[in-house]
Amino acid sequence: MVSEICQKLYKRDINKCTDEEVYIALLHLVKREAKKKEVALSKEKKKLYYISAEFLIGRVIGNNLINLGLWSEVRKELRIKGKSLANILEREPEPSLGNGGLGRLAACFLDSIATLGLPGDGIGLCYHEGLFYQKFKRNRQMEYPNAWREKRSVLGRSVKKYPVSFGGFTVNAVMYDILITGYENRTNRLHLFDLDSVDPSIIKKGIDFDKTNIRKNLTLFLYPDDSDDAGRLLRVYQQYFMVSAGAQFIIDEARARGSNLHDLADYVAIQINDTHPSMVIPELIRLLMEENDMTWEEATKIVTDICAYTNHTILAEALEKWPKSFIKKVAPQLVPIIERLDKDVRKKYDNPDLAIIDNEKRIHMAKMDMHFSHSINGVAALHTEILKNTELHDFYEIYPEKFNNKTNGITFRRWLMECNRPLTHFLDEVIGPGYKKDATELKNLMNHIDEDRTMKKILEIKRKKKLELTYYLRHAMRVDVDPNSIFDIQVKRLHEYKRQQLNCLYVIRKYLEIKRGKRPNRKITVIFGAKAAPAYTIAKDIIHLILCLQKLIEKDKEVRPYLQVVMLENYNVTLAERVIPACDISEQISLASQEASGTGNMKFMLNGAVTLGTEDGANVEIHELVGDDNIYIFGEDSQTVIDRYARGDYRSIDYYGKNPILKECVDFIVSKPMLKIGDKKHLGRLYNELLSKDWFMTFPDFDSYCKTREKAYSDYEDRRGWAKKMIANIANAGYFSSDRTIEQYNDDIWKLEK
Ligand code: 26Q
Repeated sequence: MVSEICQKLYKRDINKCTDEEVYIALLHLVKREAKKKEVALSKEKKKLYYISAEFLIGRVIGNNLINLGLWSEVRKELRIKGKSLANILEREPEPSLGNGGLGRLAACFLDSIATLGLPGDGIGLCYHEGLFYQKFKRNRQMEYPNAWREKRSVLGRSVKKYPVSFGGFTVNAVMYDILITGYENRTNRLHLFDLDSVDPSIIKKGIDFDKTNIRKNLTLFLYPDDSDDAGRLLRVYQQYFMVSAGAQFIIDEARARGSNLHDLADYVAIQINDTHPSMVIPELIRLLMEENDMTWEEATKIVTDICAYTNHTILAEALEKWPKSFIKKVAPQLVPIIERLDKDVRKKYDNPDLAIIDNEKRIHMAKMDMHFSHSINGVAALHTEILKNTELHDFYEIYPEKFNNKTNGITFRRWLMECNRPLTHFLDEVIGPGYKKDATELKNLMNHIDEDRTMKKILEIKRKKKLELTYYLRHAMRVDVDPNSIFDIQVKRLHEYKRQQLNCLYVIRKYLEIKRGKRPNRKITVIFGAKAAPAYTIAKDIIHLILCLQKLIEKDKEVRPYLQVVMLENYNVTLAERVIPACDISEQISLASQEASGTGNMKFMLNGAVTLGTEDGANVEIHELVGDDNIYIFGEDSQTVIDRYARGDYRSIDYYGKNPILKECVDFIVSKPMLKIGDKKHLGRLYNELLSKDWFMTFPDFDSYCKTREKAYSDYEDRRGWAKKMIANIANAGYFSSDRTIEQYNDDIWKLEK
């Protein structure tokens, strides 16, 4: 199959081709085969558009080979020709078109939508540079551009173009498509809009660039912000560009399927992924009125019937509020529409907190979404309850029927079949392959939990994946780790609420204990991977702390045999696929109430790691599913935290003063040995932050965290007992398949025909 394509492209036999050439041939192959599974537009009626500023799809070729059922065949063909599929897949640059959870969720959803045979496409932006490339220099994070479109890529060119009018000038949005294959099912598309005039030569040092020249910079970069906002005006330009082109495309396609627009809600469902695409609401109203002569009442009713909004965070600073002056500059045509929406709301409700435009003339995107969508959902049971009872309570009171929960999920094609083939084979053998289409069948693994062979195999598979990671770290990152040690892993964006700093405090405690002669039974390898938003100072200080601890311990002959810290450079989807299957203990230690869901927690569980976590986000549901014996829960619960925030009486210094062990660990951050390696400015700032604020309350949870972590380590030594915990986690992970999540979105919100 690949051989023929090589012959055609290069007029040479495949074994005379370079890996790079074979990679291009594979791209051709998956595009050709994926196209065959597209469904003609004329055959559908209602169609979903998932609009998102981020689609963190990761590498796509391997995933497509699996979904198209070609993996084994292609691997065999290449092997016969002396080529390694794994090596060739390594050629693919990763499209990192997202920051973290929200973007990766969008990618998992597209996979599940196609896998379930539903008509649903993604709409987003075709950034030239994905999330920045991270390097460490002098124990600090440095950021570099991360181009992924240099070589031939998965992008196909589409002939579609749409004009987008900004205040004072008009540009043409060009649509590029990526084919999204379903597992043994249809192919859908991800439509990404770009601007031809964008010019990468305006990139200066690192990821600096001229923020003012919109024609040159519009789609140049993905915003590397995970909740704090810089260069905000450009972000509004990006958002309007995405939704204006997207709305025109959606209307075009609906017309092509036979809609007369008065019946648009029978043809279209739009899911708004957080507030980043919220301007699609006024833009659609505008298009229906201006270009299609609809009345205000009809247009707003139709748009409300079409749109549904997902909230991914309760952090107030992440809820977008744009000054009206921004919208006036970027899209003046939206201002009268948004003002009228606001007027309608004010007419109906007295409460000023419900208004869209506040008295500082800021437009609250989430409020517009909630009034003018028919569905509002949170992403885990606890998160949705907090939205209803606290954060969005006023809206819950007026629209109780709109609120619903959709607990996140992950695609098992990538997070099991692709990244953990030994486990996939073992499951095929023990419970049969049915779980690939119906993840609830994983439960059947529980029937084998007491079998010696199952326990032995599960431990063997984990060992194999740990050895693979060990090998990779040695060769790709020049780090030596001990595969016999416990791999204790925290990989996710760096944010104070996720509390990588709490993990560090434990490491310091352990370090000091070992120094005093209290050695652990078994070596512990603490692995971190995290990017910090470039402007997020404290997050960067925490990276500095982790890197300094890594160096300190590396150099310490007494401690080194028992403890190691590894900070992975440039953590991304590709690296996640190597790290997650090798994990023993999954750190999910956010301050209760702060992590909306988490999805890494689900990936680890599915790959047989045991969670050490707080009762936060989807951890709560993991806990319910596996039971007390198969998870390590610590810390204060969300209500305690919410109440304490409401009282505003948390003083970290009180805990510091009363707990000598904690004090010693915190003081160690600015101790002599640390300052020898690290920078006083960074470490001092972090130290002061913890003592004066500690906004995410690491100190109250410190004791229970350390105690629970120790318990996990000692339980690990009972290898049979631990194997059972691993099995219970894998067997109960079926609930977290994104196929289930998408079924629920479809049943409750989109109502598409299969
Ligand atoms: C906002 C304004 C300006 C610039 C950037 C942003 C911005 C960008 C990205 C705000 C938020 C994000 C990303 C948020 C995110 O990833 N949230 C995560 O969503 C996951 C999927 O639902 C959840 O599992 C995580 O708990 C949640 O943190």
